[in-house]
Amino acid sequence: MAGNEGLKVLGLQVSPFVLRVCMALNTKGVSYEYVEEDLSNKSELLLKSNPVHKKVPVLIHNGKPICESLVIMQYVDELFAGRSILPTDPYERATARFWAAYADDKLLPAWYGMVKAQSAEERAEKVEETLSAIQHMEVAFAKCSGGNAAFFGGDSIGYVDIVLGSFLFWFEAVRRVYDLEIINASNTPLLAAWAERFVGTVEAKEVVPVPDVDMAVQCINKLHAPAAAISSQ
Ligand SMILES: N[C@@H](CCC(=O)N[C@@H](CS)C(=O)NCC(=O)O)C(=O)O
Repeated sequence: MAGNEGLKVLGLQVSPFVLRVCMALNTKGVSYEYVEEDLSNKSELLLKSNPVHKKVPVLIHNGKPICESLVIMQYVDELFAGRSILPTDPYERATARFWAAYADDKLLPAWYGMVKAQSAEERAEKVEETLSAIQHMEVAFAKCSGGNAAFFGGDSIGYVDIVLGSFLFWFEAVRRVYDLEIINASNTPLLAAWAERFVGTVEAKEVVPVPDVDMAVQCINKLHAPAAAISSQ
């Protein structure tokens, strides 16, 4: 890997947003210093670097902070030479941005809503929204890959791959807790095959921090504890 060019990532092991930044840096082959944050006791550096949202990830480049995972990924793409993360063709770039935003604005709130749901009805509604959103991503994959490429980004992973791929360990946690496969061979065959290819890539395999499914399961169990309390009353 190239030198770290004064790159520091303030992160959290269970954060998909952090993971995508680290995978973007891996795609460019640059190394970075990773600093795990304690969100119950945020560091001065985090508060100073992201005073608006006070969230991870933050990329600090030569002392200058960049916030918001999608913005950071684009910054990394523009800063470093090497394989492009976003497509070079303007229409394809716009399309990739559209699907990345869709994943964050529709798919993420749906499955996170399912995890946080306080009643069975609410959970069922969010499951439906999640499955509908992932169907859109299945169709998007067919279009972006042109029916024969391995990834949204073509022969190697790109912007949408990293964004959607950053959710995969959470989907696995959802599978373990709720026995629900958000991506599966029957309903989303293209994405099921894509997910297998994605987790086998160097960018995903060698990422720091290592995504921890057990920790994600624990987070889900903590989040849905109040629902269990309600139903037992
Ligand atoms: N839109 C942000 C989301 C980042 C985010 O939600 N980070 C969470 C961890 S997964 C966080 O730092 N939460 C701290 C808080 O809400 O106080 C991004 O894409 O970077």
